[in-house]
Amino acid sequence: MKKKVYFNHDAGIDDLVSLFLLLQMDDVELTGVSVIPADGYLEPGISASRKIIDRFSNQRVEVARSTSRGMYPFPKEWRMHTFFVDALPILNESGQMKAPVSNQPAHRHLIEKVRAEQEKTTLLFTGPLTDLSRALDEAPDIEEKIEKLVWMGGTFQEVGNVQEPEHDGTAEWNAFWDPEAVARVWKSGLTIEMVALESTNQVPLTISVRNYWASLRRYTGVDFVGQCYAACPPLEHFETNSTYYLWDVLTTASVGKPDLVKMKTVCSEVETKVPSQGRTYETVGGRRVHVVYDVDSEAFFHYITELSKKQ
Ligand code: AGV
Ligand code: CA
Repeated sequence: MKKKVYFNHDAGIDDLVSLFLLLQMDDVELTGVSVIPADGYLEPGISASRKIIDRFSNQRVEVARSTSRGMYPFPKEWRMHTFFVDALPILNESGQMKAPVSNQPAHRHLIEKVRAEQEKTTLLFTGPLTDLSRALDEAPDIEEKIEKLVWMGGTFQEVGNVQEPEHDGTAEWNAFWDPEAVARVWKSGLTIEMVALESTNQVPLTISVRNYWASLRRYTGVDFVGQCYAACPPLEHFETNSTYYLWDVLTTASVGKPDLVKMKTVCSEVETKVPSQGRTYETVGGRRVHVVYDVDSEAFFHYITELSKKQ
């Protein structure tokens, strides 16, 4: 039987590549998609999602807009990536969009889709947790219909990836964007798998992976992935604030092929106050979460490339 997965993403390059890859997984049935305008813009995020569903699957997947907004905006240069993917010729060849858009806001769409399934749903979140936190506030009963939450976010290392004035740099961006939402989800009874920077740091976008995809561009799907990542700077000499990792794609791959990653259980809390807002830290008596801290990176790149070759 197929795993039921509901996907909430925030319209970045790796969020949209994740959607493409999810649609290629034979044992996954996508029950719904929603888009939150955090690390990307809403309208091109919705249309790019619809076009990816249309172009790369036969499934009828509904897409919903989030009404959630954050306190700390992502840098605009990063958010502009959504327009780039949405405009790729391969997504615009048909000149049409068929995947339906829900009239519900994302958090209610999630509630509706989780309730509609007989089996439990796996939630995949590759942006901030705001919509999930709102869904749990409105419908705490859905907790028992959720298999687990798989979230790209957080870190227990000293250094996160937020480099903003008035922040001490200890947080990861998805947690920083809405720390209260992380705290709300931590209070729930959900099983949480956190794909933290510990593991995503092991899968940077490099020139060699780019060249590997380029060599396989005769496959439409591999070409699409290569085109998407052409918008991001690779890791070459040293890490900068715009160095790109395959954060969300690793998170998504861990749903399709769990044996790619290693997990450990930690007890943790989240800081909600300045200057460390969004920092996740280990503490005795804290909330139990499963943290992905290691990945077989070669097997990971092989897996996502094989999935892409299906198109
Ligand atoms: O912190 C990682 C999250 C992931 O969900 N995002 C990007 C991924 O979609 C934020 C982010 C951190 N550094 C970035 C980010 C960068 N250099 N460019 C774009 N987004
Ligand atoms: Ca993201």
